[in-house]
Amino acid sequence: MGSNLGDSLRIVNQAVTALGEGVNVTAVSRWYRTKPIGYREGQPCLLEQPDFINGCVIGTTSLSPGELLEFLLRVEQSFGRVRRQKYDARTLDLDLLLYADAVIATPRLQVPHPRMTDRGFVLIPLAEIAPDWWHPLANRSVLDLAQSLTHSLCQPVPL
Ligand code: PH2
Ligand code: MG
Ligand code: MG
Repeated sequence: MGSNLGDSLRIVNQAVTALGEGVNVTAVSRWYRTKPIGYREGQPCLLEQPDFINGCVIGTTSLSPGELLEFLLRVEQSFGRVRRQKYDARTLDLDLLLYADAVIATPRLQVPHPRMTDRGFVLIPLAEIAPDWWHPLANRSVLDLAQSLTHSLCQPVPL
């Protein structure tokens, strides 16, 4: 999850509680302060927006992937998320990264999250709580992916 608008630390902490309505949360990473990353011509670049607070959560749920996505979008909305354009600053972003070992490719939902493998702000916190989780498309563990991050743009700093 991520936030770079409003009282981000408070928002992400409250969001973990809100996730409890649909997910049995079993692990929460530390929070990290991270530089806002966008993409220009397919390459990561620094955006002109506030730093993010990012972290990752693991849980079990009886919700299907599609239901889980709807639930996450509802929680985002309950925290005042307004979608203007892609990569806008946001009060709360809840991305579904992995769902067991599922591979899902529908117009609405892609799992694993297609950009998670090159994002330090995802892999560093995720490796803290799920180092051995197998990425079913990269065919590597989360820890392995985190350790082979190349670009230096986003080195998350733990709070
Ligand atoms: N999310 C994005 C785009 N860029 N950068 C950081 N540091 N953290 C994010 O969560 C983030 C981002 C798209 O959702
Ligand atoms: Mg996102
Ligand atoms: Mg999102």
